[in-house]
Amino acid sequence: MRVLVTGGAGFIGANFVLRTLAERPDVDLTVLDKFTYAANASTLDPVASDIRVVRGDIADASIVDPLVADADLVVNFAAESHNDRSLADPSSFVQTNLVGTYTLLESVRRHDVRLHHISTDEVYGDLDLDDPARFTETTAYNPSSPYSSTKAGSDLLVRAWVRSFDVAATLSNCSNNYGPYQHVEKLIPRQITNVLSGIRPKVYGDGANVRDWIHVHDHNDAVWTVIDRGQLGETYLIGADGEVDNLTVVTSILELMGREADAFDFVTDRPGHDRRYAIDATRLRTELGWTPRFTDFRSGLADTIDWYTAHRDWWEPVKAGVEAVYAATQQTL
Ligand code: NAD
Ligand code: TDX
Repeated sequence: MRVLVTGGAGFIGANFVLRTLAERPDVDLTVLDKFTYAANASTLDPVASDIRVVRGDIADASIVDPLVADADLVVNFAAESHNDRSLADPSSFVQTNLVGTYTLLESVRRHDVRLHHISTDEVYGDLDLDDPARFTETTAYNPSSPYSSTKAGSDLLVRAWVRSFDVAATLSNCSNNYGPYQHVEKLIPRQITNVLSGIRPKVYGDGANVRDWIHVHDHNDAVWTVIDRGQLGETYLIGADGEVDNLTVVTSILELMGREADAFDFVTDRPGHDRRYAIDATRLRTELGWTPRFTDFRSGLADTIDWYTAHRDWWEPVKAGVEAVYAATQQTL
C-alpha cells in the first residue's frame, strides 16, 4: 500500500511514520511536509533511506496533485497545531487548516484516493469541571480558538466532500497526545525541558484545567484501526480515559524529576482557555475493537522525561526561542 503522510515531520505524524515502518513492512511511505517551525528534520533522518520526503505545502495543488495521484491512501496530519500561536496570529491556521484541507480534498476527489483526516477533540469546545458528560461522535461542534475553529472547519469540509462528492474519507478526533518528538512549546515537553534547563515550570491561570491525555502510540494505533476497519464517511473519537488537571501534570513532572512539587510559577492565563476536554471512545472500542496499551500516565510521563533527558540535541536548539516568545506575553502571577 502506498501511503502519503502529510505533516509527517511533526510530532504525531513522525511517530506514525516511525511506527508504521517498524510494524508494517508492506507500506510504502511518502511524507509531504512544509517543514514549518513545528517540524524537526532530524526526527526522520534515521529512516531517510526508507521513505520519500517531499518539502511542500498541502495548500499548493501543483505539489499535492501528483503525490496524491501516486498514492492509495492519504493520512492528513498536516496542520498549524498550537493554540497560543493561533491567538497571536491566526492567518497560517486559516491557510493550512482550511485551504490546505480543501486542496487535499479536491485532489483525492480528482484521483479517487482514500483520505483519513486527523483532527482534535477541541472542535467540541469545552466542558465544565464537574460536568459528568464526555464528548461523543454526536456532540455538537462548538470550537473556542482560531486553532480549534479552523480544525472544526476542516472536519466539516471533509464531511461535505463525503456527502456531496462521494469522497472516500474517514475522520478521527483525538484528545491531548504526549510522548517523544513533541515540540517544546506544548505543556508536557515545555515543563520537562524547563526543569532540564533550570527554568521553573509555568502553569496558566489556576491550573485546574483538565486535558484527557493519551500516549501518541495509542493514538497512532487507533488511526491504523480506523484506516483498516473504519466505515467510510464516519468519524471516530480517540481517547484513553486519561483526564488529568494541569497542576497534577506539572507537579508529577517535578516529583519524577526529583524536584519540590511546588517549584513552579503560575503565569497569565490563556485568553478563552478551554476548561476541560473528555473523550468517550466507546464507538472505537466496541465497533472496531481498539484498546489503548499505554494507559499508566505516570509511567508514560517518566518514559517521556527519560526521552527528553537523552535527546537534548533534538530540542535544545529551539528552546531559548520558544521561551523568549512566551516571556513576551506571559507574566508570573
Ligand atoms: P505539529 O505541529 O507537531 O506538526 C504539524 C506538522 O505539519 C509539522 O511537521 C509542520 O511542518 C507540518 N505542516 C504545517 N503546515 C503545513 C502545510 N501547510 N503543508 C504541509 N505541512 C505542514 O502537530 P501535531 O501535534 O503532530 O498534530 C498533528 C495533527 O494531529 C494535527 O492535525 C492536529 O490538529 C492533530 N491533533 C493533535 C493533537 C495533539 O495533542 N498534539 C491531538 C489531537 C489532534
Ligand atoms: O506552559 C504551559 N502551561 C500551561 O498551563 C502550556 C504550554 C500550556 N498550559 C496549559 C494549557 C492547556 O490547558 O496546559 C494545557 C495543554 O496545553 P497545550 O500543550 O498547549 O495543549 P492544548 O491547548 O490542550 O492543545 C493540544 O491538544 C489538542 C494540542 O496542542 C492540539 O494540537 C490538540 O488539538
